[in-house]
Amino acid sequence: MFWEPDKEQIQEADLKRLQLDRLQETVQRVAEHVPFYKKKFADLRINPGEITSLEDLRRLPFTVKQDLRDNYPYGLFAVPLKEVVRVHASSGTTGQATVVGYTRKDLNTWSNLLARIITAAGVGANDVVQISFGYGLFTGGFGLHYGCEMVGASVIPISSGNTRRQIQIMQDFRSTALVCTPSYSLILADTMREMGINPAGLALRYGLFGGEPWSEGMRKEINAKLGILATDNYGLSEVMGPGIAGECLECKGLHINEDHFLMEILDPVTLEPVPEGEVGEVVITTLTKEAFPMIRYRTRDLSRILPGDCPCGRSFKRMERVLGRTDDMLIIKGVNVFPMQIEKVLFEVEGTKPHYQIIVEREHHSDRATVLVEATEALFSDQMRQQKAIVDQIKHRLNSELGINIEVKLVEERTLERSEGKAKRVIDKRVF
Ligand code: DLL
Repeated sequence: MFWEPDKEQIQEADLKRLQLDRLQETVQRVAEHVPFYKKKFADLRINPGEITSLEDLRRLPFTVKQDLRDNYPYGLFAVPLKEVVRVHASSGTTGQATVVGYTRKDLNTWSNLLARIITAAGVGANDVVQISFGYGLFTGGFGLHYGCEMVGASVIPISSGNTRRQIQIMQDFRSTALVCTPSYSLILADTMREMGINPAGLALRYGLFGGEPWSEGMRKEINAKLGILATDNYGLSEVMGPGIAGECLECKGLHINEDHFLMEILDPVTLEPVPEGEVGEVVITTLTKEAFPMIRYRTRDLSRILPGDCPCGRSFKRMERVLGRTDDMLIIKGVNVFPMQIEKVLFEVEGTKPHYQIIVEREHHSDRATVLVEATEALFSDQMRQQKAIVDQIKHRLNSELGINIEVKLVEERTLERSEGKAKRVIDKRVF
């Protein structure tokens, strides 16, 4: 099913033409209305009229999160506030919040792009969608909300939190689709079990998950535990929020809404494009945004463009699920480790719960990483020998995946902190 069949199956030549037109418009717009870009272009001697091909994108300057902070709150807006009808912001847990704005047209574009993603993920007018993302400055709740309304689904804007009530509502209102972070869906599954509710008796069919990295193993676990088909969708508030890319039911990568965003994959150090199909930093330029256009925004997310066509018939290129963020990369004993590599191993081993946390410490000038993973009740009450066997198995697999030794500790169920939004996977206690 397609939301906009003509656009989602656009021919490459038409797409390129459209992208160039829109890029030129965007560059013109920011040069005229955003002093930050006006100055950058002047410094680099870029005349917007000289952007005559998509390759010229590479001449344009990058934008980084600090630029948003330096221009807090409204300095990068390309329209007067009078034309802004919505403001969102990132949480700002690691520094000052970053603020983004939308015109009425931007909101319409945003809903439409989510309508594409929601339709591709199997959800439509007959569905009852429970949105368990936070509503507020975070873009997840409102972003999905308006997209779901646009496809005609019945939306339950329950927002995040109060897990038992979420389940009660899911049961009573016969929700057919769940929208939240992947980690929260597993917390819901655990809580259902505690409440004695069998997911098979619910009406749930689809899960639309995003906002944080998750592995294929985690998808399998979610599908099995909730009896649904889980798809991934990607976005970030600086660029729009959700709506940038999403999976179709083939579940083999996320289709990028390429008529609205240019996505580059660059080497995070040299900032040159990586060879086709290789992993690098995702850099995004918006093509249609009015209030908050972004030129070459460095997301710090790592992904790659998947080769080949998707059997679903969409012509938009697909990105692989986000593998992690450059700033989430841990350097343990000199080796680069992404939390996702650890998650992948944990999901391959039976006997543990899908809740884990990685603690990194420095002891006697040497790094020590410990993975805390919750054991199932059965395993926890089991003999030490069985527990040790599982720990050894995980350690061994981590060592072959990463090439370093990582400590593994089983902890009792419900010991690790639960998050109703994005899970906190890493606690780095090292002082740099
Ligand atoms: O998380 C937007 C969003 C909400 C996307 C709901 C999808 C669903 P921020 O709070 O600004 O915005 O966080 C953006 O979250 O740079 C990634 O590191 C991470 N992220 C978002 N979606 C995914 C995903 C929203 N599907 C940051 N897989 C991004 C992996 C994701 N990481």
